[in-house]
Amino acid sequence: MLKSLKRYTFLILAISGFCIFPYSQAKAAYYTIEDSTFSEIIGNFTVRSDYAGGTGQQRNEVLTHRGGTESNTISVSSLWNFLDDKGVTSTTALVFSFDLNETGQDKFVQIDDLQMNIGTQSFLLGNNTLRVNDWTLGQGNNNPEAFFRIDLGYDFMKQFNASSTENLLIMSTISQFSAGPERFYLDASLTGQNGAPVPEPATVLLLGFGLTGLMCFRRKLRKK
Ligand SMILES: [Ca+2]
Repeated sequence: MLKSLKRYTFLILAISGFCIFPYSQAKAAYYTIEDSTFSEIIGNFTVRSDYAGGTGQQRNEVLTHRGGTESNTISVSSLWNFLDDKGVTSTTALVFSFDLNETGQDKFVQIDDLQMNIGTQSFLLGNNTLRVNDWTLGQGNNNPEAFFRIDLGYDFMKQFNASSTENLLIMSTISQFSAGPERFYLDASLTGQNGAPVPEPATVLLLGFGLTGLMCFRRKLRKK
């Protein structure tokens, strides 16, 4: 019994690795931002908790949120003019900053849904929930806790101009808030950081177990 168990150890390792892998992926649909180290791709957004040195987010408020579902439509030309005035001549990404404005310690809100449409293009949070803790507590209003980078796939400043007629819609559903208002600001990529996704160490480890186990099992079979 023990011998045969030993023989199949690698196979068991391989199967468990692959079984747990999709499970941990499914759980990843719920995210929490609680400090400055957060960086994940969530739906169509690269979500970061820190865009050090970012400026301008206090000026271009595009949505003031008091819970539930709220939306706002602005003209693409007004965003183009805002960026043009700042001296932006080229950008392939836009960044929402989300400023939590809750009072008291351990406060948070839950972003259940986030959507941005530019013309016919739609960007979604997808089947994900994002809990944003007030990790800049003490900094107060005007200090964003989350940044949503949108990679457009084209140069916004070249694609549009001051007389573009397209609209930009931002819509969000927020729950678990107590004070507010929460605020979304929109700007060009704030620092040029690309925010490459960092895979969860546990997930990588499990996939590694799966692959190693499978390789060892195949080698064992070949030896026989
Ligand atoms: Ca804040």
